[in-house]
Amino acid sequence: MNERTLVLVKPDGVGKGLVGEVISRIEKKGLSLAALELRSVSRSVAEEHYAEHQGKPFYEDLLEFITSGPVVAAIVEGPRAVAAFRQIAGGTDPVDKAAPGTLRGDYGLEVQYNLVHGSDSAESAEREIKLWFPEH
Ligand code: RTP
Ligand code: MG
Repeated sequence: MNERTLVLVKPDGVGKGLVGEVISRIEKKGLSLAALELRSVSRSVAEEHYAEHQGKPFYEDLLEFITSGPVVAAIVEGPRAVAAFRQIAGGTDPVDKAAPGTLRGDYGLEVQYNLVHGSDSAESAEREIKLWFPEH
């Protein structure tokens, strides 16, 4: 059964030249791309995307960071796509949580600069896909 997830290569990942690496790992895992686009992020899309974190101490820094440069947004699909991409990404903190062999474990150092986003549930994925790719 196919599932969809919303993947972002965040501004730090784009800046470090990791777009190809992220796409490569998605493809090698057996997931497929249903949409892929480089774009800048407005404050309002950022606020909606991270609405669940409103009021948390890192919220303002998070919005500032995600709007600081271009991101690559993708719809990724396949069996268990949500969990499968989060496995590829690794845990939120690139040192304390993400294992070596994951994107964050291999290329990240600080929790704010953790390179990629992947939806945390099928419900979040559908909400985020509507926000980022309304045409899908
Ligand atoms: P994401 O939503 O970006 O895919 O990351 P995630 O599910 O692994 O983590 P989440 O709890 O949703 O947090 C969203 C983003 O907020 C930043 N963060 N900073 N300073 C902090 O303690 C802290 N905690 C979270 C991270 O950039 C995280 O990806
Ligand atoms: Mg999250």
